[in-house]
Amino acid sequence: MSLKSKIVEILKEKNDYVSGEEMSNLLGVSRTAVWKTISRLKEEGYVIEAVTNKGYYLKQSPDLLTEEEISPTLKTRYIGRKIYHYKQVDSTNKEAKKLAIDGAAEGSVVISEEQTAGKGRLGRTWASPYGLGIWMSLILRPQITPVEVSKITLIAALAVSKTIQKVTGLKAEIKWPNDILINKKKVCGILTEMSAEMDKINYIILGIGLNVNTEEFPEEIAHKATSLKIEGKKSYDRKELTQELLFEIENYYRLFTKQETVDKLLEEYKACCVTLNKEVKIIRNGIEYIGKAVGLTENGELLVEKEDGELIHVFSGEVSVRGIDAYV
Ligand code: BT5
Repeated sequence: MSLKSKIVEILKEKNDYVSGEEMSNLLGVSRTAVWKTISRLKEEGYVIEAVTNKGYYLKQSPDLLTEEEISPTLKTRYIGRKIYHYKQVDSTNKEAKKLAIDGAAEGSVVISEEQTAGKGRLGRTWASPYGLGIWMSLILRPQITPVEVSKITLIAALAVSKTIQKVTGLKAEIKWPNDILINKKKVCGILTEMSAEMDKINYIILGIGLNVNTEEFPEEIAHKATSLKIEGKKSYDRKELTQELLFEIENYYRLFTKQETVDKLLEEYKACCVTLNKEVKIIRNGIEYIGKAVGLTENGELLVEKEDGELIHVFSGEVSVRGIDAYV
C-alpha cells in the first residue's frame, strides 16, 4: 500500500484526531513526509482538518475510485491490489495494455473516472461519463491456452451479475458472451482483449464498463441502455460495487482454473444466461445463420443448432437473441 493509502486508512479507522507524531511513528516515516502526503490528499479532494496540538481529522473523502479509497477494505488477495487511477483517459483497456507490456503484475487494475474514447467490440464506442460508472480494466496472466480465453469473459459476466444482485438486489441477466442486462437493457459491457502466441498467453486485458449512477444516455442508445440508478431508483456507492466486483472476479477466476469446479460454475452461468434455449442469429464471416442456442462448452463457447440440424461452436462475434434484440 502507498503512504497515501496508509494515511487514509489510519484516519478512517481512528475517526478522530491523529497527531502527526503518532502517524509518523505508526508508519515509520518523518513528520514532514506525513504533512506532505496530507497536503497531496487535500489537493485530491479530501477534507482534512488540521488542529494544533490535536493533529489531523478526516472530515470527508472524495467519491473517487482511487487505491486509497478502494484498497483499505478490499477483501481480495491480489486482484485490485495495485490500482492505477485516472481522472480521465482515452480507454482503460489501452492504458492497461501499455502497463501489461511494461510488466505490470497480474491483478493490476486501471480505473478511470471518465473515458474519452471508451472501446466496445468491433470498433464501437462505450459511453463513459465522469464519475457515473465503473470503467476499469484488469491485467491477467492466466496459465491457459488461447482457445480457453473466452472463459475469462464468462468469469467476468458471472462476477458482474453476482455483484449487482448482492449489492442492489436487482436481477441481472447475462446475454452471452459479454453483456449484462437488467429488464432486457444493457447495464454493463465486457471487452476482453489478449496478446498471445500459438500456445501461450502473454496477457489478457479484461475491460468492464458498468453504468452505476447514470441518469440519462445519449439518444442513440437511450432505448437499450440502463444503469443501476435507473433500475433501482436510487444512487449506489461505486466504491462498494468496485470492491465487491474485484472480490467476485478473484473468486470465480480461482474456481474456473480448477477442473473440479467448472461444471458447477457452468450451471450457475446457465441459470442467469438469457441466450440459452432461445432462437439466435449468428453473423460469422459476414454470413448469417439462424439457430437455437442449446448449450455452452467449458471453454465458454456457445453451442448452436442450426436450422439444418448441424451443431456449431460459436466463439464470439455477433449473436442476436430473438426477443431481446429486435432482429426479426
Ligand atoms: C461492449 O461492446 O459491450 C464492451 C464495452 C466495454 C467497456 C469497457 S469500459 C472499461 C474498458 N475500457 C474500454 O475502453 N472498454 C472497456 P459492444 O458489445 O460492442 O457494445 C457497444 C455498444 O453498446 C455500442 O455500440 C452502443 O450501442 C452500446 N453502448 C455504448 N455505451 C454504452 C453504455 N454506457 N451503456 C450501455 N450501452 C452502451
